[in-house]
Amino acid sequence: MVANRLPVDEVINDGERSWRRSPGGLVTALHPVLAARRGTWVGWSGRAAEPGEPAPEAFEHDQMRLRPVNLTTDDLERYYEGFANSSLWPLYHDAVETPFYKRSWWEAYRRVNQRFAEAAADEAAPQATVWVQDYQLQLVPAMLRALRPDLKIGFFLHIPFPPVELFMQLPRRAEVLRGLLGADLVGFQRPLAAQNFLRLTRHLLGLRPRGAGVEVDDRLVHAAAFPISIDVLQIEELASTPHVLARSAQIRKELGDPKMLILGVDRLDYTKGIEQRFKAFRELLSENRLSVPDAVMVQVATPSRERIEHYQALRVKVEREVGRINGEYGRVGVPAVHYLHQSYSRSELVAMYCAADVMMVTPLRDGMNLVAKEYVAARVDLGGALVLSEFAGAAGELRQAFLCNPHDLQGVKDALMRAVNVDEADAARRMRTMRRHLRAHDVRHWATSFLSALGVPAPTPTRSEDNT
Ligand code: GDG
Repeated sequence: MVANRLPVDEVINDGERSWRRSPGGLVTALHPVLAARRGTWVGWSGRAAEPGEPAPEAFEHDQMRLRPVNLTTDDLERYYEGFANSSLWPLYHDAVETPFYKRSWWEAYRRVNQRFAEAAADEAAPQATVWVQDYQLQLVPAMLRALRPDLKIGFFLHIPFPPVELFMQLPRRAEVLRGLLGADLVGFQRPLAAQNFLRLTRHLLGLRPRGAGVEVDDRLVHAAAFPISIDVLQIEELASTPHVLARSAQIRKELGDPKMLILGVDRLDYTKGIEQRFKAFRELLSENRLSVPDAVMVQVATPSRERIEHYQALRVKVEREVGRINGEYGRVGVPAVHYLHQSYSRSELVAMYCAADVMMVTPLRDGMNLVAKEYVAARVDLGGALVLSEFAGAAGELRQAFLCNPHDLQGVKDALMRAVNVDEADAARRMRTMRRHLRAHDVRHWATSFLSALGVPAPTPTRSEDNT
């Protein structure tokens, strides 16, 4: 496995190095797969290295082998904050913010991708399978193939893949595309993304389509959709734990027992449509279709990419809007919006999901959106209602949500009001259908279907799986 981040954080205390588990969605998905094969995870440790500092040795962790790759402050600025998050991220999300390009960022992107490819080439056994993750590492498949033609290489893109017209804006577009074409299988969240990719290979490189793939240098590269998911059982278990349920009741109480608790949980990112959500709420308050204290909104906006300008500007805009709503519609002791620019534990998040009458997930564009799936998984009581943007990958599966176009303010308001006013039986029916889908399509299903499309047999169960 090759990903930008390792599933652990490197911590240095008094010159002593230690590793702390950093729980992310990808670890949950890939731990069983890697552990069953004693696989290796190649990635950055989360600490900026000094220039020239050797990377720490590979080590064993939780039945996996971890191979750290060093990134310096300069690499982080140009490769991570620069090309990955200021060029690719906005471009791949419909250019909802203007992408910036700098030649020095591209050079760093290439240099860092080469470093990851070399580490993977060094770790992989003969004929091994290597699975590369996400937009930060799009050049790795071709670089790795050049170093190790014996390997089987898969790539999965967690974010959208843009239409041809948009991708064509990218300086170095052909190199990026050739990088991806080093894989045997390129996986996307949605079928449309796979189609965009295949169309692009023809348009940009004149390659010939062959079924659900394309022919490159006498090899066949397949492209298909593998919608990512969550550990449904884990969320269900948390949502059934007495202390989480007690916390959920307490949250409602602390908010003044509102009739309608509306929740948003996102990284503070301009793709997530947080401003659009606030605007819809403000207009509904001004039209008296909702009123405080009967309705309150809680928005968790987890700090993210805070050194990047677009993110700093977004924070200012979002906080101004929160101030405006609370100034106009709050009362002493009862704000209309509870805005939390903080990170929470998983159990606290699940308690919030269980407390919320309406969950608003309104991205302008999103590869999948796991928050929407987590909310549905948490509603073991079949309560609650989900308002979901049509532009989230999750909308392809969660069809019983209250779908909306986040660019259409009226549409968002209407979807929110339909969710607020839904009768209990209708809400439960929608939730039941979506839950059934998720149970059959959890994150293990995602990982095994990708790997089986790559021609890798299912792993033998690990001990922890035997117990479940
Ligand atoms: C990318 C793609 C795709 C959030 N705040 C806290 C917290 N979270 C967790 C959520 C969820 C995850 O972070 C966010 O996942 P999303 O899918 O919503 O969004 P991105 O971060 O943009 O992820 C996306 C995903 O990759 C996977 O392929 O779905 O489209 O953009 O799990 O619960 N977790 C904790 N505290 C927080 O405060 N513990």
